[in-house]
Amino acid sequence: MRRLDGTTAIVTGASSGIGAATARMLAEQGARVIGGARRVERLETEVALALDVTDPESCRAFVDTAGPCDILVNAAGLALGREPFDRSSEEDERAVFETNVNGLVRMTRLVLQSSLREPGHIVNTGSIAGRWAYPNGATYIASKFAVRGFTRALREDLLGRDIRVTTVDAGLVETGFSVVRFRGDEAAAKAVYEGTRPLSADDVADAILYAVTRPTHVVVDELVLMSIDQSSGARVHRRAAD
Ligand code: 8X3
Repeated sequence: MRRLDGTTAIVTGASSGIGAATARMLAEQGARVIGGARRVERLETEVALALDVTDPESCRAFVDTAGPCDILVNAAGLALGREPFDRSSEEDERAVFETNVNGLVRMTRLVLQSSLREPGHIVNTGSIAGRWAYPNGATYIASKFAVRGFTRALREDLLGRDIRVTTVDAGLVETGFSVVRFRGDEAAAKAVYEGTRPLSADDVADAILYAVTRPTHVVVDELVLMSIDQSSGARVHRRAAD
């Protein structure tokens, strides 16, 4: 695997889950990692900076302070609720789109305009929710379809530049994601993974590491990762307890 010594990587959402695991693996591979998160005290990266991707001023200050970078991993994201869409709320829709879509687009634009060196790499954490709709996740699903569309469009606009763009789209990953989605209900969050062998944050981080450590002329365009117990957005196999 290509070492990343001498490179600087920005990871958003680096205080937990896939973002934290990715930040750790990039650092192990030699990158200088600048982590961003609202909960700055939870960051374990070499450089830890406060970042609220929903706030343009926070993003601008983060990018200015971080300085030049070679890799941007857009890992900040969330889902809220698992209900039919007619029970959705303005507040939840705003929170999900502001983080997953506008935040990701905003960070990508700012980094592209002011700090991404070439050869550079932008990695978006999509989801299988950006490929298949399943019941009771409309806003999150729409946000991840948007991320996939944005990633495809970026590939077109950056053709001819020395900047790679990758989306890593995972299914069931056991992290704090479901606790947030179920608004702190740990039992409901646990039930999502019950009887399955879900992916871990490290499994997804490992895929991101694979993409960024290819030779710089090789673009891993899209990576789709699922548990052995999942075949699509809506189909999960649950094993009987031993
Ligand atoms: C998270 C995976 O299956 O809950 O992006 O949409 S899923």
